[in-house]
Amino acid sequence: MPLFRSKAEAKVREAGYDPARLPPGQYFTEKWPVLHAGAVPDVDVSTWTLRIWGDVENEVTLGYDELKALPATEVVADIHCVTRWSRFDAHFKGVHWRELATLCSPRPSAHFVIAHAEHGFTANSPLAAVEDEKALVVYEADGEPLTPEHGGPVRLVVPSKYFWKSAKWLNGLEISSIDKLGFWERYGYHNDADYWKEERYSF
Ligand SMILES: Nc1nc2c(c(=O)[nH]1)N[C@H]1C(S)=C(S)[C@@H](COP(=O)(O)O)O[C@H]1N2
Ligand SMILES: [Mo]
Repeated sequence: MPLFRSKAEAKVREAGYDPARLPPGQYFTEKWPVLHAGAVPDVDVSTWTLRIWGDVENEVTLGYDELKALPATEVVADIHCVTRWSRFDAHFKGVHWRELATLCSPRPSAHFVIAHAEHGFTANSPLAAVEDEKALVVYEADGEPLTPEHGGPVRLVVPSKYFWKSAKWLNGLEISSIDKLGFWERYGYHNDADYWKEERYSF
């Protein structure tokens, strides 16, 4: 086993976790690093909205209180950044796609979700990744309201993909029949972003 891997696995074991949870090329951290392009935006929850549009029967716009009034889901998930850090058992609370789908009624042709965020940031995922049990539109992490540096007031979390697909400062979900590359995907990150297959870059 390569030295990097055996050292990384030893750290996971010391922290009391199963090393099999660490995807290839990743190292374990107990901290929660902050990572994004640009400055942290100042988002006012009293005027914030989440707009859901595109390949849906009903376009929906939700305010922060309306989002929080929907049935909540809590998940515990591991997160994996393409810059190689992995954090285990992150606690997220928010709204699952099934609640939003009830409101917007995606058309049968809907196969992709393009998350829109402040500063024009976008991140694309197959609808299936957003339908995953552990994917959420998140407003709380580790029992506290999501902080601005981690994407508060509201971010997307898609734990089945490298963490760049989890758009911070979320303000829209565009439902689409065709895929549209997001910010990091256009920059050269792999569109599929499966960390078990080390799909980091498209070149
Ligand atoms: N709006 C926005 N969301 C973003 C990014 C970004 O640049 N802008 N970067 C992504 C990347 S690369 C990672 S690893 C995670 C980091 O989230 P964290 O800072 O809460 O750890 O946010 C993702 N979401
Ligand atoms: Mo990342």
